[in-house]
Amino acid sequence: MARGFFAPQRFEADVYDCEVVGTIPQGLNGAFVRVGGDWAYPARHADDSIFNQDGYISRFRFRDGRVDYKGRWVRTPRFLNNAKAGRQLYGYYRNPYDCDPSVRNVDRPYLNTVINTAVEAHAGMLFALKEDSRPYRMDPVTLETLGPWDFGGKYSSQTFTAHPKIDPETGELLTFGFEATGLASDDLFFYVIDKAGQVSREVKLKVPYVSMIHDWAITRKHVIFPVFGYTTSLERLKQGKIHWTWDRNAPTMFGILPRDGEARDIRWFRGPERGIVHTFNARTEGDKVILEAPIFDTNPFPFFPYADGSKWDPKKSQALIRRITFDLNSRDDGYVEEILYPDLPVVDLGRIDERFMGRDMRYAYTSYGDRTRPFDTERAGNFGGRVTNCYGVFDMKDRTMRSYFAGPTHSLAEVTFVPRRPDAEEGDGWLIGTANNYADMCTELVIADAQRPEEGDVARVILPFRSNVQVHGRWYPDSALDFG
Ligand code: V55
Ligand code: FE
Repeated sequence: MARGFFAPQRFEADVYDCEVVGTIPQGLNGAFVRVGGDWAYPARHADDSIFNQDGYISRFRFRDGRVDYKGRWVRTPRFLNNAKAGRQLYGYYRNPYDCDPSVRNVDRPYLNTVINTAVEAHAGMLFALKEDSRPYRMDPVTLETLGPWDFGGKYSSQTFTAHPKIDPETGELLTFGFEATGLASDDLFFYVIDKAGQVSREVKLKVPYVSMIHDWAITRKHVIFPVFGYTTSLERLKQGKIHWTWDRNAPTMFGILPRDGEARDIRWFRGPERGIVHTFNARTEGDKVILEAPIFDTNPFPFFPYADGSKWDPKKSQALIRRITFDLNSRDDGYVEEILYPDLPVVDLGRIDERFMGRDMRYAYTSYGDRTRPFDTERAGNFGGRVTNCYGVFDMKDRTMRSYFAGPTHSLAEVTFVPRRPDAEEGDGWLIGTANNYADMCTELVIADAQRPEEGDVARVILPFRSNVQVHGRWYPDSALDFG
C-alpha cells in the first residue's frame, strides 16, 4: 500500500467553514462536487489499476464567501460486501472471474462496480458515475448513496458512460453505455434523455471491436465514439487478467452517428494507433465534423499491459492537443489529424466552458507539468519532476496558451471552468480545482481568474488533511441543484 501523500484515508469528512486564504469571488455560490477513489481495503494485486479503488464523493459547498466540505464513500454492493467481510473480496479491475467466489457475479458485472469517476446533475438529480455500471443517484445534500438509477425502467444498457454530455440549448442529456449487455459484449447503446429526465431515444449499435470508450464528443448534429487500442475478451477475463490489454495493431476507429440517426447511419473512420481517453469538444461545420482532444500515440496507462509484452514508456505515452477533421463526403475512411501544440505534453483531463458543448469554441483548459518552474524538493519531497504544476488556458483559434502556476510544493488535479455569470462571454470566469500540497500534506482548492491566470489564485480553500485521489469534478451553481 502507498504511504505518504497517497496512503489510504478511509475516513468520511465534514469540515465546517474551511480556512480560506484570499477572498472567494462574490457570486460564486454553489458546489464543486468531485469523485475519486480510495482503497477501503487494500487491493488484491499490487499491480492493479487505481481505477479499481472504492468510489468516494466529496463536495466543497460555497455560500457567500464561506466554504463547507463533505466527503462520503459511494455505498455500492461491493463496498458493503467488503465492509461486512472486513477484507477485499474483489480482484483485478473489471474482472469478476478474479473475485472471491461469493461475489463472482459474472452475469451481472455491474454489481461489482466502484463508482469513482465522475458526477453529473440532470433533471434535479445528482449522479455519481462509473463506466461499468448504471449511474448511482446521490443525495446532493447529505451525499448519501440512493442507489442505481434506470430512468423509470426505460434505460436498458447495463452500463452508462462517466462522460454524458448536456446539450446547452435543449438541456438534453446525451449518453451511452458500452459492453451494454454484459461482460465483453460488443453492444453500445446510445441514449437521449430529455430535460425532464425521461429517455426519449435509444439506438442499439455494435462496435467494430470491444474497447474502452471512456469519453466521446457531441456536436449540434452528430455524436462521435472513439474506439482504440484497449481490447478485451471473455477468454482473457476467464484467465483472471485485468480487463484491458493494449493491442498495437488495433486500428483507432471513430464512429460518427447523426444525433437523430438509426444504427445503420453510423459511419466508421479508421486510423493508426492512438489513445483517446478524454475529449475537449467537437462541432459539425457543413460536411465536416471536427474533434479537438488531447490524444496519446500509444497506451495511456501503465497498469493495462501491452498484449505484445512491450514495456510501458512514459515518454511515448504523452498526450498532445490535436484536432481531427472527418469529411462526411469522403469516399475513404481516413481522417486528417493536426497537432496544435507540438511541444507541450498535457494531462489529458481536458475541459471547456460547457455552455459551448458541441459548438464552435475558442478556449480549452487542461493541466500540465512545466519543468522550468521551481519545485521545492526540500519541503515537498522528491517527486522527480513528475508534478502537474500548471493549468493551461489554450486559445484553440490562434494556438497560444496562458498559464496558472500553483506553486513549488503543489500538484494539480483536473481543472474546471466556472463562468463568472450565466451570460458572461466565453472564457470569462474562474478556473477551479484541487491541488496536493506536498509540503503541508493537505489538499487545497484553488480559484484563479481564467482571463488572468498568470496573476495566480485569488483564493485558496485549505482542507486540514490530504483528501484521496480525485478523478473528475464539476461546478454546479445554486440554480442547478439544491445542495441544502
Ligand atoms: C478512466 C477512468 C476510470 C475508468 C476507466 O480516465 C477509464 C479514464 C477512474 O476510472 O474505470
Ligand atoms: Fe474521465
